[in-house]
Amino acid sequence: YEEIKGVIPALITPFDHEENFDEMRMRKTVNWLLEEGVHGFYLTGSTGEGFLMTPEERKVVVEVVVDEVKGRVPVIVHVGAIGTKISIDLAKHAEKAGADAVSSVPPFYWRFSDDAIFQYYEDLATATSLPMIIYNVPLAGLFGFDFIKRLSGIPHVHGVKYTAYTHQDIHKAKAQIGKDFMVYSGADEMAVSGILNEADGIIGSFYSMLPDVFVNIYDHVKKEEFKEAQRLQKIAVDIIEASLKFDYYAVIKVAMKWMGMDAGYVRRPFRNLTAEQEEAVKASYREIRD
Ligand code: NAY
Repeated sequence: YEEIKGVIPALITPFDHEENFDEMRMRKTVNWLLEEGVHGFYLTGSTGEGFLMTPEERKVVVEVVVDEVKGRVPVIVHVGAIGTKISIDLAKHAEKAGADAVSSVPPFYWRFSDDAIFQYYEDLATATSLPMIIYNVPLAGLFGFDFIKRLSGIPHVHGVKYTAYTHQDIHKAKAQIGKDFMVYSGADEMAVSGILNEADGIIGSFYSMLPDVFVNIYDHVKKEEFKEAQRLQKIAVDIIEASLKFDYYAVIKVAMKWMGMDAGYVRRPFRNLTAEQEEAVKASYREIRD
């Protein structure tokens, strides 16, 4: 793919009730989202519960999704792990499997130095010929703008998944790093802001659950129909806030089930919703009005 742009769900990974990867549900989810008009997929990231899977399981998810997508949209594979050797192995596999780009959080848990993180990205990005999207996310420790700029100098580093709220830095990246340095806004609550601030696309959890809403938001902003974009964003924010009261990847999966797309269950330690909690979420969604 020349360009990876638009509304890109951070794809959920369906598991069955015994926590096994559910290939049939995965294939159905991919087709459902494509019918709803999404422009790409981001696999095995936070939303895809990537860190709860073994490398072998992650590889199977990638193979199944690439096989089901059949080149209809680009596929970005999150290959992040704490160990460089593990990430490189996942990246090489993604390339062989036919992915269009790879992405990774920085190594976390031990609070690595900037130099160690730089080295991680250099080792990983140069291990394949795929474009590498670095990942700026609070869960793994946010980068400052200057560090993003420094990372952008590594061969194959092509852009950033920017899950921070300082959207003025998206402009700055475009101005100082270059127009072709891709920036993907990662806060679903601020999709409109991200697109207005020149993000090339939006990657997030709730685009698996509300694909049509966010595709509409994206189109309205592009057409400068801001009133309608604002109206839809506001509804989306209310839905997201109601969902964040529980382990929200589980909420996304049950909400998809209500819409006829049974997306299975989450893996422990995330908790699936009890029947009562499901009713509570339903009730809170029903209260959401324009
Ligand atoms: C991923 O799966 O790696 C992501 O897309 C990250 C982006 C999401 N942030 C996290 C921490 O998962 O979509 C956002 C986020 O879920 C949403 O904005 C709700 O707060």
